[in-house]
Amino acid sequence: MKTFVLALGAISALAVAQANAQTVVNDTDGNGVYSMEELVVAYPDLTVEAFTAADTNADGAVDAEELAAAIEAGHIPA
Ligand SMILES: [Ca+2]
Ligand SMILES: [Ca+2]
Repeated sequence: MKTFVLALGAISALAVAQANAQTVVNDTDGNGVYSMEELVVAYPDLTVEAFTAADTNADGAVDAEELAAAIEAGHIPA
């Protein structure tokens, strides 16, 4: 029982840490992908170079998957 409570505490702490690290990007125009303009609101230091690096399929927008990959690769600060 004690082990279970400790594990639960660790999971809760992890969830809180992840929630804090999560920067929310608003899809202002609701087209399902993030433009440079939409990302700059959440990431003021975002450069065109970082945006281009994040847009791996080069369609001119960054989708949620590309954003997650870019954050993981360090192109965009989490
Ligand atoms: Ca959008
Ligand atoms: Ca893209």
